[in-house]
Amino acid sequence: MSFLFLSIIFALPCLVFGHGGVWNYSIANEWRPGFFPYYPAEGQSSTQRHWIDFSPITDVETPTLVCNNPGSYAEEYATVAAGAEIAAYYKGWPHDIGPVIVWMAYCGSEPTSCSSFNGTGRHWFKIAQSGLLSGTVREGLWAQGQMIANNYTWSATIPETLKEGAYLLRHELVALHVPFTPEFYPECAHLYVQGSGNGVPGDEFLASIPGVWKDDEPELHLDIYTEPTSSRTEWAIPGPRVWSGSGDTE
Ligand SMILES: [Cu+2]
Repeated sequence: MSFLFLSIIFALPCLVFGHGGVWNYSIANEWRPGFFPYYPAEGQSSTQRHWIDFSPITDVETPTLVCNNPGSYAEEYATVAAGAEIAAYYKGWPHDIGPVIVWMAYCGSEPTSCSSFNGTGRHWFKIAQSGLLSGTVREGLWAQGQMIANNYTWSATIPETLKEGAYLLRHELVALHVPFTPEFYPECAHLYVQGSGNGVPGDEFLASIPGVWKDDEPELHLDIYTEPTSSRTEWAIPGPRVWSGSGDTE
């Protein structure tokens, strides 16, 4: 990698003011580079679907809510055992108010099945989510603040009983610092999950993307700076419950 290339990469956060996304993954302790936004797709080969820049998505009905813009298919996929841990690295993420949610969607039985699956529709289940951890909406510790404190890293575990197959892994940050304008930051990776389990999330755990987020959802459309919202100590993460792989319990 050339010096010029590295210089441009490290200069990027200064150029693009205060947004971001998943840069890299550690999948079962193996480092997996993400796609480099702001660079042509040509010459890149990543486990991550392509995203053009750090801009937030604010339209809850756009197909780019699935795997960002343009969200075109990853060239590679990561083989991972069910039950393994995956860490996402959000280099320089600047916002500390809002949840972190990790989703998956079944692409098909072949290792490369995600390369012909666009992900729109009712395919998505949560494998992890974290919202307001302590304190108040305005001053408290949110999952995004904890992610920053943890070296910009967020870890989640593939449910151990998950049925073998190809899956999209979708990390989503919802930034809540702009009043009544939630910002969505999704990035997706292609996985091939191996294991002997036959777990499939039940219908009540599934959500459509786009579709799961609504413009009238009060927990997303709020003003964290004013009362009575700012001093609240509870915040409910919208959408379905997390599927842990073991039936209907969270
Ligand atoms: Cu931002």
